[in-house]
Amino acid sequence: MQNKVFKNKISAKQSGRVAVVNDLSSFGKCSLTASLPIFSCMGLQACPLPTAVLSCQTGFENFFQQDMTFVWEDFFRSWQKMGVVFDGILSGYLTGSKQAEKVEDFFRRFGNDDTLFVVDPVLGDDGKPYPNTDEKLIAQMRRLVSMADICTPNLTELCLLTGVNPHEAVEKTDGEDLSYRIKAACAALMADGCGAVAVTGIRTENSVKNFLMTSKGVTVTESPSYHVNMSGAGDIFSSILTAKVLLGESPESAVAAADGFLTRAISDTAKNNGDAKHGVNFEKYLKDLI
Ligand code: PXL
Repeated sequence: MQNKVFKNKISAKQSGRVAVVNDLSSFGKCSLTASLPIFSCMGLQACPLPTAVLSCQTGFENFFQQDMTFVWEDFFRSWQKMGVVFDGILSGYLTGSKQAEKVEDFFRRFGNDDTLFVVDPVLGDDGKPYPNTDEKLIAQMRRLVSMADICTPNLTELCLLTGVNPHEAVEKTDGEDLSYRIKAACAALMADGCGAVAVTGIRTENSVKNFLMTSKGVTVTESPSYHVNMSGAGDIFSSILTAKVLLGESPESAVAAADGFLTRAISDTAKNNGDAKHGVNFEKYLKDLI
């Protein structure tokens, strides 16, 4: 599969189809519950391939998770008979390495050279891996990243993907040294085949930065930080980025738009003392995406 970075353009008349490979969590406003309304507001059809169904995201105590890999072959057979090909595929939370291997198969069966592949390598946050993350999942995620046009790790995920201890990186999130190491890690992912890397939510003392590396170079966005990692922020970011690029915007302008939306919604949540694990108050800002 070849990276054909960013030449996709879905015209206003078409309704572009995006497969969203992600979980359905009843609480946490993350994954599909965040992605689906965003794609709809932006005029694209989101077709979920559910990776798991959860009572709440894994940051809550006592979450229940049902892995949905067992229905995938039936979905694939049905979609194959319909002759489905997606304009975009966005993958997110995967339950483990076995499922991640099947995502590779899914890319090959339901994408073509014009499909935009975006991989959000959901593996951890705040310097810690998520409960389902192990070495095998990290290795398979790195394979998916190598096939992607764009990947959207946070700093912890960038470290896990490139064999760096994530504790070290999140403790010291300012200055030259970190920026040099982020560049080196992004360059390593691009040398493997990934078209562009958007590193999200890099917190400094007073701000939060997103770092984008494409074949053209590096751009950095900087916004006020609210010193909390809110559930679903990464999913909101990757969904807006995917939609904007599918609609013909440059990755630089798509990242700026995703950052602007998130900054407004996170600031609102923080002002209203929102509980970070219940996610971002994004609903009332959806109208800005229409
Ligand atoms: O937003 C990332 C994410 C997605 N899905 C589930 C999660 C998390 C982060 O904790 O638990 C189930």
